[in-house]
This record gives sequence, C-alpha cells and structure tokens, in this order.
Amino acid sequence: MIERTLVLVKPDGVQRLLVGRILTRYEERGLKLVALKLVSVDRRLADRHYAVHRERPFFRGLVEFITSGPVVALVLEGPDAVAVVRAMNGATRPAQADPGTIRGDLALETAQNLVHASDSPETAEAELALWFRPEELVDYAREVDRWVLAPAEA
Ligand code: 3AN
Repeated sequence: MIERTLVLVKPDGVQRLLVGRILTRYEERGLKLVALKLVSVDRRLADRHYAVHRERPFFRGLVEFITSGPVVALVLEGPDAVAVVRAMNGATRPAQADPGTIRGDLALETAQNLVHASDSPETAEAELALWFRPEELVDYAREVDRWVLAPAEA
C-alpha cells in the first residue's frame, strides 16, 4: 500500500547540521519526497502537533523544544511509508534504538531524538494537513521508480 507520512527533523537535527545526512537516509531507501520546507514553529502549531500529549508531564518541554529553532518538515511517500520511516527512525528512547536507525546512530536523549514521524496512516493524514497546504504537496513522476517499486506501484 502506497502511503504518505510526515517527518520533522527537529531543532536538534538542524542545529547539529544533520539535516542532509538524515534526508539522505530516506532518499537512499527509495522514499519519494513529496514536500519539503524549513519552518519556524509557533506556539499554536506546536500545541496542535503535540495535542495528543497535552496531559503528559513532558508536554510543556515538547512545545518549548520544537519552538526553540527551525525544523525541517517533509512528506515522504512509498510502500508502507509510515512503518518504514518509524523503523528507520528507531525507538523513541535512543537507548533502546537499534544501531542502524537514525536515533540509534545519532541520538542519546529522548527529548533530543532528532526526528518525528507519523505513527499511523490516520495520524499521517491529519499531520500532513496540519503542516502543509494541499498545493505544497508536489505531484511528479520519478524515473527511478521502475527500479524501486513493484510494477503495479511504479
Ligand atoms: P515518537 O516521536 O517516537 O512517536 P511519542 O509520540 O511517544 O514518540 O512521543 C513524542 C515525543 O515526545 C518524542 N519524540 C519525544 O521527543 C518526547 N517524549 C516522549 N516521551 C518522553 C519523556 N518521557 N520525556 C521527555 N520527552 C518525551
């Protein structure tokens, strides 16, 4: 099933100059870039993005962190993209993230775990709408897809 998912390279990723390295991993996997932008996140967007965590003790810290500097927001598309990207990111707590994942290779702390990705296709739909206007999602063909995707999906 071809899915779309929202990814954020959080302020720690931008400040640590890891944006290129992180995006390269998704690109090299074969995922298709559908949208991409650098965003200064305001309080309202942060509150809405983390609304499901509103009652958690770390909610304030989450909002403060994601508004502390620019983030890179992107939409990736591909077969099972939601699960594929979550697996590439690794466990939320970097100590539990497998080597070879973004967090397992590049992060040490839960709060500074570099990336966010939608956790289900339903969440992805809502997060895409929150972060991008419909016209920011770019529709284009990729020559490489015939080497990356099954014939029915290319
Ligand atoms: P994920 O980002 O892997 O989907 P969630 O949705 O459980 O993880 O948590 C959202 C974000 O909240 C995480 N990316 C992490 O930055 C932060 N977070 C989760 N648990 C904690 C915690 N115990 N203390 C501080 N921050 C946390």
